[in-house]
Amino acid sequence: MTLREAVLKALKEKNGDWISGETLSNHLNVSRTTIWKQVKTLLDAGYVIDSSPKKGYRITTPADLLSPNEVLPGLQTKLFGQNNFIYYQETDSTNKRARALAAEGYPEGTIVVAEKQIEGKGRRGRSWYSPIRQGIYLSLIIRPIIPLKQISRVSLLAAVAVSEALEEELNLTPQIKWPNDILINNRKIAGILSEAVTDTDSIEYIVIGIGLNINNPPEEFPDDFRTPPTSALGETQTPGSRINLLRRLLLSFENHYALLQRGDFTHTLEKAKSLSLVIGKEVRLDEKNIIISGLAFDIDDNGFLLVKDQSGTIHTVMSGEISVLPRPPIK
Ligand code: BT5
Repeated sequence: MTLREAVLKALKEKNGDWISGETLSNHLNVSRTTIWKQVKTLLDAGYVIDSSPKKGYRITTPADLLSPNEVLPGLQTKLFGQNNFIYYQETDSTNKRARALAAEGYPEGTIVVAEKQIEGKGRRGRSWYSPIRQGIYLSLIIRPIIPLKQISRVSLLAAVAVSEALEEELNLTPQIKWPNDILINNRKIAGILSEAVTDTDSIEYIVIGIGLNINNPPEEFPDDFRTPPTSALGETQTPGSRINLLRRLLLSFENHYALLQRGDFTHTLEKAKSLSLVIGKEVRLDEKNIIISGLAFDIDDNGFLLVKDQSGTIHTVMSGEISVLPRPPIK
């Protein structure tokens, strides 16, 4: 245990009561100045610590930080986050970090979490707004042993896991806007960016990046987003526990992923369909500048969207930008 962790542990053990600098310095065998320096680093990391010249230090507000120290104690996964939990106060992009780690050989189950991203990435060169300690910025490394043609299952699986975490933890009713957006009341609360490295017929690794807005005050979002944004705070009017959401999300992901690895996608697909915002809707798809318009009527077993156009032709869509059109089809 580092000195900083020892100071944190001693503070937490007091359950909100004061502990003097002198007691801490005797207990840990370091000077009071050293104690203060450690407290300062804890403050910088986001812990709320009161200090008083007479009484010492105390922690009264639980810190909702996504560090391994805070998250691991209640994390129920067997693999994800357990052995390789990489945590940054600030980084460029957790996907970029995770890709570098995956290329170095980091195993499946590795997660990268940041309190803030300065170059958070969306798809097609777009960016992800990632203010400090308001959302979850998470990337997972997986090395699935599945046929290459099933690769799209993975993004859908991540969307289901995010939705379940929001349902179970906060009682929200999210919808999946195929393939990678999570919306609540037509406002975007989360986005997913999957980046894969493949051989000719197999998958080497996939980094799944998840950005989830939790305690963002709605008025602080930039006003030029493609889809109006929202956060858990915006929906429930109460601050949510990022720690609990992250734990739920990892557990839900792990459960669905275990099924996927066994070749069983039925349950995940059913859930994805039941949460789908686009099934049954008239849509317009832009896939690499090829435009398809028609009725989105199903998601197939590979996670592809099935769209029937005016002429009755069925298009199997693997990815793309989708707009849900307001009017029903003209018969
Ligand atoms: C996505 O892209 O929705 C995927 C976002 C993935 C972000 C995570 S965070 C952890 C990991 N590390 C990364 O670097 N990235 C992943 P896309 O569908 O292209 O949506 C991006 C668009 O959504 C932007 O152009 C904005 O219009 C909007 N947007 C940006 N930040 C947002 C936010 N926080 N909430 C809602 N909408 C946002």
